[in-house]
Amino acid sequence: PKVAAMPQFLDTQDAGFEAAFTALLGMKREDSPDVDAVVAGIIADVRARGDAAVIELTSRFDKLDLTPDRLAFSPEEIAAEVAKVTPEDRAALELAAARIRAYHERQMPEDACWQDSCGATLGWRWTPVSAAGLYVPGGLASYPSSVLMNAIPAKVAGVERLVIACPTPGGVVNPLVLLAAQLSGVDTVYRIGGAQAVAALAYGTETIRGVDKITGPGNAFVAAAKRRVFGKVGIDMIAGPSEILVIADADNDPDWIALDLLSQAEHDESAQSILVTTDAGFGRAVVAAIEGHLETLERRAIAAASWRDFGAVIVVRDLDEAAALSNRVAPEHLELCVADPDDLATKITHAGAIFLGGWTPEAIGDYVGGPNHVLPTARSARFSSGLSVMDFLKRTTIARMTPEALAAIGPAAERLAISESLQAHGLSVRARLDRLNGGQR
Ligand code: HSO
Ligand code: ZN
Repeated sequence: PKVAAMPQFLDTQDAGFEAAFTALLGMKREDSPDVDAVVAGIIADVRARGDAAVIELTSRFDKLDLTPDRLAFSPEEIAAEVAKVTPEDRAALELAAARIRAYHERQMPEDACWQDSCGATLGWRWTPVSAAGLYVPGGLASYPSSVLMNAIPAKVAGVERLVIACPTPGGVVNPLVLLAAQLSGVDTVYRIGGAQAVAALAYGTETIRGVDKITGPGNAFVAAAKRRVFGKVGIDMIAGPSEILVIADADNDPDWIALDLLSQAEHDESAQSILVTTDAGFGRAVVAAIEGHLETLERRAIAAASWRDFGAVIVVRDLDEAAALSNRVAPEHLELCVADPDDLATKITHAGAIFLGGWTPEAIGDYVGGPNHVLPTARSARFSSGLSVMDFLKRTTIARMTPEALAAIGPAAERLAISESLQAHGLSVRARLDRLNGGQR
């Protein structure tokens, strides 16, 4: 059946544009149910009763009966599942893994160390977290590509122990998820999910060792649990529904752009796809192409709902105006399908990931481009970045004084200590300065 799905069609020259655009920016797309009280109870239960609580909750929510020794997949179980993967799927996943690894290896930040003008040695060193836990949703959203995107940066950063929590409702697992885990060097895959899995990873149980950092997407329960365990462990971000903004001129195939917009719309009814174009006729052609695909796409119900409720076409006077609007959106994904994408990119200040030119569909970035596909959503690209090796590293600062350096800057420290009424602080500097001035101990 044909699904009529008309998005908003705006023109920056229309009188009501600013109000309509502001409304588009402020749109609440996610109706996150308030599950915090339930989640608090689950976390407390896992902390108090460990394995027993995890096993009970898994039986209740996932209809899967486990024992402590079956919380994790055994190597034999993993081998049996991985054997089901076709050679073609394996080759594709291996290509993706190799490209994602190569990209993230370049991301490794360097330590720094220098001597300043007073002779102090200063710098910093990066070290990985010891253990990380990746949450992988079960069911439809159990994406092998997301396993690679979370696990490979962790391994490149040098994380020693890497585990996955992935619910397997009724015991069903996606073999490609297990292969992705194997390819990226994951040590253990637990078949548990929900808030109970996040709690177990954060606090540990008799059989599950706690980790230092938890990353990965999940439903409202997982998101609430990640918020609650933050502080006990680190977390990456709370990801919202996906979004794409495409800036395209009239020299594009409307069908290509239509498919790019649909590729995000099909993720989620709350996903958002926005086309910004310098040509109203081209905009209408893209809308028509989308209507056509919405008749046949397998996930047309989801894609149509997203496009109808949150989709938009915005006609602009020129590319400067396009860049300015895009920066106000701060989209998760931004495609620049214009003649000179490099030039336009210099005007982009807020975006999770930029895809340059008509030959770079966002889907390439989701799988095999190399950059990470875990990106800031809900306009958080204004202040944050996609997942990277830095998320699995900490920076430790380094300082070393010589007697000369202490003599040069110590008196100022002493003065500030006195002004803060912290006497021992001041004395710890003064004791050393006195020695330099020939004082005896
Ligand atoms: N576009 C999604 C990631 C994804 N796409 C996974 C396909 N599989 C959020 O960046
Ligand atoms: Zn995607």
